[in-house]
Amino acid sequence: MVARSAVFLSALLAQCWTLQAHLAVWTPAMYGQDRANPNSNKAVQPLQDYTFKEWWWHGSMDDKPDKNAVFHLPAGGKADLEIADNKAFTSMGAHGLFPNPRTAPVPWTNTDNGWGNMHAVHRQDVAGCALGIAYKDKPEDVKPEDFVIFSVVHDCPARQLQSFDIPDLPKCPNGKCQCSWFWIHKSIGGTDQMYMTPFVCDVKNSTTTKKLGKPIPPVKCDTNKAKCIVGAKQPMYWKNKEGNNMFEPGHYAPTYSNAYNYKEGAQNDIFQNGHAAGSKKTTKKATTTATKTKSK
Ligand SMILES: [Cu+2]
Repeated sequence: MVARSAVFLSALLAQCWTLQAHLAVWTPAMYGQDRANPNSNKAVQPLQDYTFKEWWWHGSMDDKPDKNAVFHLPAGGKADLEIADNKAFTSMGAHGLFPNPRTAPVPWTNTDNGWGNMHAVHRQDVAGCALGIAYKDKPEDVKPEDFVIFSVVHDCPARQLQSFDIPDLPKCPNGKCQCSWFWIHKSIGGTDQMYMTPFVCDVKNSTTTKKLGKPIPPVKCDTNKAKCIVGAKQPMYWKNKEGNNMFEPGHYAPTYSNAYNYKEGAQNDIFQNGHAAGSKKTTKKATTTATKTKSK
């Protein structure tokens, strides 16, 4: 029995590392958990070159979360999400998390960590991941422009158990919102692609009645701060055939980083409408940027 499961595990590991080295967050509240398969890696498949229908919601709107499963977001607190390339290596699977799940590999091992490929050849190539929320209780009603990025971890994915800072978000309609994990790795880390894991969420202990602003896509502004989008920002939809809101060419992956004015931690500017910071000054450049972004 022991020998058999060892063989099974090493076969599984070999498969993950060579063929399926991608990542998703895993929670019983997720869409697309592929319930029948305890070793599923369906949710981790990267999104690229797909039609809107294929990539949106990771193509899993009909694979509903566990009954009554809701991922809780404590307003002003923290929430943990498990990251892995296979359900087996999470608390939803037989193997479970690896030891020290809150610690990034030292020395850095991009692919040789057991639970996935972080698509970061060097330690400093870790690109950043993010959580978005849509204030709709039904997934069918959510549009791409409804998601507001509310939490960002620049050094992600790097840990199997990742903590996210949660702003004081308002209450969800009927006790339910739709959330999603988003990630785009740097182009140096492999094929250009994006990741999306949608899940049902709800805000707990909210103390605010403020509504979120209307989000717009970010703009790369590391070389020109006047271009930075301040206020609520959408996730970055990139590299698919339809529905993109980012148009960086291949090998220039946009990332959840300061370069796109996604600050570390809880996004506390989400209560104001996203607008180009320079637009008030009506400098020509900033106005052009804002118009381009909005009319896309
Ligand atoms: Cu991958």
